[in-house]
Amino acid sequence: MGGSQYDDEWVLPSADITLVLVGKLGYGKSATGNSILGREAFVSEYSHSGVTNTCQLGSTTLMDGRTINVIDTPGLFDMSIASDDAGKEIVKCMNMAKDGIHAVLMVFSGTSRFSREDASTIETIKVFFGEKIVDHMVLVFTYGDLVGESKLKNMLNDAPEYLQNVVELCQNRVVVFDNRTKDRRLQAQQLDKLLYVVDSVCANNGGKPFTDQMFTRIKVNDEFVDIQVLNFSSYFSRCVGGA
Ligand SMILES: Nc1nc2c(ncn2[C@@H]2O[C@H](COP(=O)(O)OP(=O)(O)OP(=O)(O)O)[C@@H](O)[C@H]2O)c(=O)[nH]1
Ligand SMILES: [Mg+2]
Repeated sequence: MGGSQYDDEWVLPSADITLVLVGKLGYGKSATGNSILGREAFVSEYSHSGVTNTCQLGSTTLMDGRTINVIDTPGLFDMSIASDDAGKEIVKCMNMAKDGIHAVLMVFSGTSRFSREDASTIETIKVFFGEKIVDHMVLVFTYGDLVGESKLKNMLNDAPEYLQNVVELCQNRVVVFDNRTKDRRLQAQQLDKLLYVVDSVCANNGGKPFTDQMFTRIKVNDEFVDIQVLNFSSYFSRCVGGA
């Protein structure tokens, strides 16, 4: 992962960047959000029950003047969460991301064995957000203090097929976060790496964020018309009347 986030050929988003943290309970979503924002915006602690109960938004201004919005979510994709509750949170999350989502950070713990169930969360996310969300996915491994970047990359090369498929699906967009470090240089470095990857996601998507206002173009009487595709999030929005 070399180069600079300011490479000329990239179409950089001119305005704010919105990131959503998703993943299972306790994998370090809130801690990663805090590392990105550079402050303790979200409660992050060790617990057997979910610490974050509802979606929350935190923002900060980057050195280059852009605003970065981070949406922290509860462990939406755990078997223990009822899909109605998860649906309500997705609606809330989409409402918070009013200008769309530039990247979805799929958080995994670097110290847990990546299971088939972990891999299947990608499928669940596709059901909740729609197929197109895959183009915005970035894999984030926490516990970089215990499993450094080079060790993790070696592990990925040697990983079972289901994990290699996930990495491929996300076009090798993998970032490691040490959320415990107090070393300001390391904090800046890991944020820079994440922003580099997020900017590449934006460039790959022509600068356009993911929204649930997805349209598809159909031909009616020799004319092209855009119709809105109803996805899970808008379906839930109707059922629960918003969040
Ligand atoms: N050593 C170490 N601990 C971490 C790291 N990231 C998170 N943790 C710890 O993991 C525990 C859970 O972190 P959270 O940020 O609360 O995890 P979460 O995914 O937001 O959890 P829920 O909100 O309950 O779903 C906390 O005790 C964190 O301090 C990391 O990079 N290194
Ligand atoms: Mg949390």
